[in-house]
Amino acid sequence: MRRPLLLLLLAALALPALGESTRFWRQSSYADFDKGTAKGVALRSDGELLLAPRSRSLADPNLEYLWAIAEGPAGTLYLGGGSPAKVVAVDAAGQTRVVFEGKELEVHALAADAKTGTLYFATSPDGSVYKLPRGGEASIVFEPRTKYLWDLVRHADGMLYLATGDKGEIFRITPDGQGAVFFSSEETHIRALALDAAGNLYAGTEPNGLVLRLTPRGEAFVLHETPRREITALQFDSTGNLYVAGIGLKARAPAVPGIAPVQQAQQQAAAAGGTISVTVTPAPQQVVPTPMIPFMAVGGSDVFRIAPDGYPEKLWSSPTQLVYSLAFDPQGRLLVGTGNEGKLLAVDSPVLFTHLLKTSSRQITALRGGAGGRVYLGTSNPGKLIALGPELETEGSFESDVFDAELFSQWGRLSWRSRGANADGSVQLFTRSGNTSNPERNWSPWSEAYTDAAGTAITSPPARFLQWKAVLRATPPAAGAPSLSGVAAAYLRRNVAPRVEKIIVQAPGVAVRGLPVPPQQFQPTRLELPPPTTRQGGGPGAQVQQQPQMPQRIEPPPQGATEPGVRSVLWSADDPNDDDLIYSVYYRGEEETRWKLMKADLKERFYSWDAATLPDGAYTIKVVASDAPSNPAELALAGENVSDRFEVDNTPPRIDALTATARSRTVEVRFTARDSYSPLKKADYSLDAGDWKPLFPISRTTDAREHSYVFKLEGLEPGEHTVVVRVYDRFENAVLAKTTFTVK
Ligand SMILES: [Ca+2]
Ligand SMILES: [Ca+2]
Repeated sequence: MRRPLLLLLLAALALPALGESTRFWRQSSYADFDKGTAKGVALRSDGELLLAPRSRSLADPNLEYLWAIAEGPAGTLYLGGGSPAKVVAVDAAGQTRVVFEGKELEVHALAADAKTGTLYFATSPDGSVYKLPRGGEASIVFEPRTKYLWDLVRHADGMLYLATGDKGEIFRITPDGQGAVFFSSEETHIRALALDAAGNLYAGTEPNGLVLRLTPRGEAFVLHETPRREITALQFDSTGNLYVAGIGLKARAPAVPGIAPVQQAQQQAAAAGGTISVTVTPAPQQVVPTPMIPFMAVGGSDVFRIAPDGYPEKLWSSPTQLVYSLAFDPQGRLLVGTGNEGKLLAVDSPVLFTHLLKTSSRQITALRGGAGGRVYLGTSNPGKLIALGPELETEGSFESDVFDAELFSQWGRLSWRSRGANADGSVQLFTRSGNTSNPERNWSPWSEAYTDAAGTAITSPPARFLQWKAVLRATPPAAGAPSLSGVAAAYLRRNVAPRVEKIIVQAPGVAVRGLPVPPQQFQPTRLELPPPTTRQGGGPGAQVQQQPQMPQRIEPPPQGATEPGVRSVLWSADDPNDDDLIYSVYYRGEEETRWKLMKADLKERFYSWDAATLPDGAYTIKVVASDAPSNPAELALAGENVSDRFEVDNTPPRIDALTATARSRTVEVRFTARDSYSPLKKADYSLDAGDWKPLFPISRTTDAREHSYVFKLEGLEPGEHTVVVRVYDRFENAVLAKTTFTVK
């Protein structure tokens, strides 16, 4: 079934490229828009740009890390962070005041008593739990004598629960400061705590990424074993769903994300009413003891939702972003604070999320819902306090990434998709263009606003690079919120001349064929091929072409064949427009001034000719490529290149004065050989039709156009003998001569 394939191949070859026609730079997906820069604009995962919730910097607590936010009386916010360990109070006017400073590295946990205004906090490492009464001084209430104090929650009954690390313990502390181990796990760290409406305590662990439920009596149940290493945040919504953030990778993830048999047994025991402490016995290689590294760089994260009946579901996942904090917006959407790009996301559903904001810090390490639907963001590197919403920004802008047309281009129309077809004019677009990849360097200024979503001619000057900017403005509520979900810019690339890159003249006697030839008609030989062509269109900053490429033309690789008397030339050529090309081959003798046409209108990038048509001598070959097949005649362009010098020698050497002089039974043979063009290569002789034996000239080295030879034949039998001598030139042209003599 080779024939249909061959026909297909031929059909593909026959298809002409169309040359430059109008192309489009289209952007409509999350991935497209994610490369741009948003200010006050949110990007939804289905590829829609919308006004973001209003954000403003509330206070600079002058900390590197900000790990926890608690709300105190009269709108005061408490911020816990480091380093060193500090608690900073921010009043309603944004004034900051350091209310505690310790020698430890950081304050990782805060819990406020809303009734009395008392703040509890824990310092770390090797820290203590402190109490700060309203208007009073901070004092130690409990020292757990363990390394890390990760989280603190306050139960309605006044009990404090403290999550710790190193030994994976949870402490319970009474209001008068009596603390004791409430629960001891076999995990290294209890990293996060949460309380449900019924007063059960939930704990997230490291390194097995477990979510545990603990009754007030300390009965434990593994609610979920996540595939992640570390649980960084636990958050209940108003309907009792528990949201869990897990980051990092376990040394060996469980084959089936779920519950290991040991834990199942424990769950059954727990379900049967037994009181157990959870002892998770991981496979030996599963636990790699590592120190806790804040802001680990790898592994990505997942967010799970565990329904009130215990059913877990993965809600969001990222291979690169790390989730540090969770909260809810006024609409009840889950907010996810991430690093290490400082992005805030809202998760609408398992298939829809919105990138709301990118902070200038590297991590969003604390999130807290506040009064009136406002959400507070605490960041790290550096530590800042940001207030978000509940209202939307009234205006936002979005700058696209820079588009590289790869060639100088004329711009066409700019059109876009907008909710309500932008009838209210709430979306305006602008363009700018330039010839460097960096728009800050000598680009055109931003154009006047385009307001017609259906399309307007781009006014930016022709260039290689283009960028657009959108401005979204809130309009009266009746008109609806502005949105942008797709932008298209038309362009036409200028025709550019083809380039002939490398021309290689093959050794004498090599023919080149295009299509595969049956082996019996063909003595294959290796060809000397030019290197693949290099595209020069994509300069620094050039990106992968963003529109579908022209279909690549299929070209069978050229085949080499041994064919005496044939010379061949092969070349590489490229057209930046992907145009079809035709070639003309010219030659010129070393002493000549005029190029002579050898062959015109070649479609292949090789040519073979009868060597005898060129007289002996040195030549160069010129190949001219034209993109005429793909362009109107007045726009077609040509490019050319010249080969290295090469030599042609079709004439064998000449043998003169061949003599054989017999003295007794020894015969001396002499001759001279000369070539009209190239140096001799080798000589040999045969006596009485015997084997060929090599001969050296008198000069020993064979390197000139003319050499003399003398050799002796000894011990010959009496009678008539014949000696044949043979001489080759450098191009394997050979001459024979013979002489007959008699030994007496
Ligand atoms: Ca072209
Ligand atoms: Ca010759």
